[in-house]
Amino acid sequence: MDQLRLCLVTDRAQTGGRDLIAVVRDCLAAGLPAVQLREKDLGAEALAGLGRTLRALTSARGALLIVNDRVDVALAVGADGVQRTSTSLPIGDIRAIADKRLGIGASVHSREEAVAAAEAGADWVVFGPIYDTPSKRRYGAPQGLSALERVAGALDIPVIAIGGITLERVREVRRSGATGVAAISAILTAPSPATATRRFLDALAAA
Ligand code: TZP
Repeated sequence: MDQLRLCLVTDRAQTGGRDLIAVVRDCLAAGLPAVQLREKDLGAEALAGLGRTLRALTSARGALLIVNDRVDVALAVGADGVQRTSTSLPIGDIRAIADKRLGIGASVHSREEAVAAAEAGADWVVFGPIYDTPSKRRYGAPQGLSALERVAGALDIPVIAIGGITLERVREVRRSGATGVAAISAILTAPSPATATRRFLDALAAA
């Protein structure tokens, strides 16, 4: 799952007024290997509409599409995976519904949660927030690199680091055992999200 080395998590409130689809299209053209559709305020129909558009764009570029939380929407749009949150269906239920049609990522906030998710059959975990994020209260206290190291050391599935990830931090995050990184603001708020994507890919290749 090399594509999980860089995942853009969507938030259409952070594009500075730019069209989310156009921004994602530019990032995919720059080599972005994975997109997670995460628009918490959208209902199922609107989310599926966005998901279908993103499915077409990601498929054309050979990139992964992952849908946050909604296994129904993920299946409806033919996504590659679903990202389970603490309020989503349990992993076993997601597997029962989706069988092999979806990869399952689990958002975790401790080593214990990470180990439990792996045992329950998660294909990868997203661990964070690693650093302070602009909206840190929403995501809890920063976990730091040593917690990331402990989580990565306990699992044999990919560990994706999230939360305050910037270009400058890619190296230390990788050195702490993360397989890949997921980012919202570092890409979406950049003057050129495509350039930011290219720089992330270069930094990951060098890390
Ligand atoms: N989960 C943990 S931190 C976070 C999520 C969705 C937000 C990451 O946003 P940013 O802008 O990349 O710090």
